[in-house]
Amino acid sequence: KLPALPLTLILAATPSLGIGQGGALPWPQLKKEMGYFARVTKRVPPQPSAAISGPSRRVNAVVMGRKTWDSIPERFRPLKGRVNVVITRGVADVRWTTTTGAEKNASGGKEDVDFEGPIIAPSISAALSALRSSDLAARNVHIERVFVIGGASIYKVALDLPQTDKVLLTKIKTEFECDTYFPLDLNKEREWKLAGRERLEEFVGEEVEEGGVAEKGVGFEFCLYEKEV
Ligand code: FOL
Repeated sequence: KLPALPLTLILAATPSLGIGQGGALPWPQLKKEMGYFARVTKRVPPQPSAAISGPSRRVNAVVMGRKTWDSIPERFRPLKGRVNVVITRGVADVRWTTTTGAEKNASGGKEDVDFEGPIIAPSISAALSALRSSDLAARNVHIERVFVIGGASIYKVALDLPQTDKVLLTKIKTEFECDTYFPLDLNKEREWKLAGRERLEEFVGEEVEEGGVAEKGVGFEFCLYEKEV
């Protein structure tokens, strides 16, 4: 039996842990914050030089609920350079547009087996099985990190899984009106610890500004919480 894939949650939240409003992010577009999300979810950890094992495409995966999928601008989905997994019970509800502008949905088009739409799964555990097996290995795709990118109900399920050991939390320092909240206050959980900046930088593979950054008058700080093993 293979060990469970470690899961990292990634999110940005207000001081009240608000993460969404009306099916979108609660704050005005923050390019530096979104850029960090894109870089960190794309970046694969450096390959130990001893373990070079033939031509395999090492990529990360992003796992999300259907409402989060819907919230991503059409031109950005599936999120490129990452294997996208959408959790839904209604396969046909997941829609995307090809680069040629043709509209697609996840139930149609057997001829498109190689087309890079999202993987559809009915639950988180089915999503993780799909990443473990599927035809990914046959296509030489090797999954490195798995990021759970929301929303609230998907975070909640993931937080209850023992393999969820990291939360990359961007602390937005301004309050915005929200109707969706992160389901756990990590500061109040004994097993969750705020990691130091060095540990965060080592994991994300880039330097992180001490004390945070600001954009459009909104301050925010990149943080890492880790679960005690
Ligand atoms: N985590 C963090 N830190 N910030 C977020 O905004 C965030 N958002 C989600 C999940 N985790 C997050 C879910 N919502 C895109 C849009 C919404 C979204 C996630 C991703 C998106 O369009 N991403 C593009 C960026 C394109 C750009 O550069 O503007 C991507 O390629 O990742």
